[in-house]
Amino acid sequence: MPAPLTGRPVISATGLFTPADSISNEELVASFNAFADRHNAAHADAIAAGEAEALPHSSVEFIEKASGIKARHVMSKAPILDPDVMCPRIPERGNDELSVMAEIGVAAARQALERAGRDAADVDAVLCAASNMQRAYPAMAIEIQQALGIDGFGFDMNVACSSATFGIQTAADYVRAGNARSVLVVSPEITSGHLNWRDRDSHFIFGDVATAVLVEDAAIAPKQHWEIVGTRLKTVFSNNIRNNFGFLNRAAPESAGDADKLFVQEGRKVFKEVVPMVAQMILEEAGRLGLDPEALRRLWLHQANAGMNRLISHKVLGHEASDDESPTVLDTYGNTSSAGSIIAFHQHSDDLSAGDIGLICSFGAGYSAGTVFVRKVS
Ligand code: CO8
Repeated sequence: MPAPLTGRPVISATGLFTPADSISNEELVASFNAFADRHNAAHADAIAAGEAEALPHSSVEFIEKASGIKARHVMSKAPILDPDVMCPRIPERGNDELSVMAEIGVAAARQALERAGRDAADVDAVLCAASNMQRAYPAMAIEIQQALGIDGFGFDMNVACSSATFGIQTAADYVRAGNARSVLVVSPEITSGHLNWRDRDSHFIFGDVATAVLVEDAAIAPKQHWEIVGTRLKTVFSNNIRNNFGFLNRAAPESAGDADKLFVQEGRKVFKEVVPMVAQMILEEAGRLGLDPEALRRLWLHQANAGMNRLISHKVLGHEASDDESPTVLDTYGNTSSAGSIIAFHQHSDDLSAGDIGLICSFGAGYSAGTVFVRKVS
């Protein structure tokens, strides 16, 4: 007789897929500067006549100081660094082959299932929660579901950088309502496809990765798991992070190839507006849950910018957070959109003790933000 369900959601395990290739800031800047030099040489007359502006060089020092990013993993390194291409090259696959986004999602999901000791046949649902989907339909989640051999349902959801935490709350709500016992939240982020590698302001920001989070009813969870103490979501419309790529671009062909069909942001404004919004949200949610924010053992924050995380963690903990209290993965992964806080949790949670309480928190385009307070069990 299986144990009766509790309606209490937990995180049973997480999984991570990291592309083998990584680009250092030095490699990235050398490529960008070669592109800028070629561009400036090709437009030398117009620049000399004051009719065009020369492209300035990028700088390793600026990137590291402004963002904390030192390197990023990518699916397709050489074409990104080629000044004549500056874009990943990922060959199209046939409809009968597993698509690349599903492939990396499946790799992360398999690791989560293995770490939980869970048979895929026991999973009820797959949510593919990510910033960009490879195609309109069929849903990536359904392809991942099929590849894993899961009987149930799946669907895609996109809340940009907050996709994974929105996915965790959705999965937790299925468990709370008794509609599912076991849900995989998979976040394959091939951000290199929507990054403008020729834009000096943002060419250093993103990296590729896939994560998976297995959310389950406490009754069926493995002995070691994380109780989900509370989840909270928030969205506030903003144009400060925007990407106008979409299915209607072909209906306005004259601007279909413009730079606004890739990631664009007002980074300073994002920084200034999102930091107080997120800090306040965390403090309010901790209060609602009756938790002392200063007693949180660890913050697994969205990995966009080291300065943002320093400010948010300071406001929450009441003192400057150590690396142990607010671990960083963006130095080697860059901003991996929705996967960032999950990578931090995946890599920096095994050492916590039973009873320790921590916070997974995302924030980004929308604006969107999500908090998932968790308590380690055994
Ligand atoms: N090298 C050298 N100098 C540079 C460079 C460069 N690469 N880029 C800019 N500069 C110069 C500027 O020209 C400027 O010069 P000046 O002062 O003479 O005008 C100076 O440096 C300062 O520029 P900024 O004000 O832009 O620099 P900041 O200190 O604000 O740092 C950051 C820029 C790092 C972008 C910072 O503002 C930041 O990180 N902000 C937060 C951004 C953030 O969190 N965004 C989250 C968005 S991600 C998300 O939600 C997911 C979206 C979906 C993903 C899609 C996949 C691609």
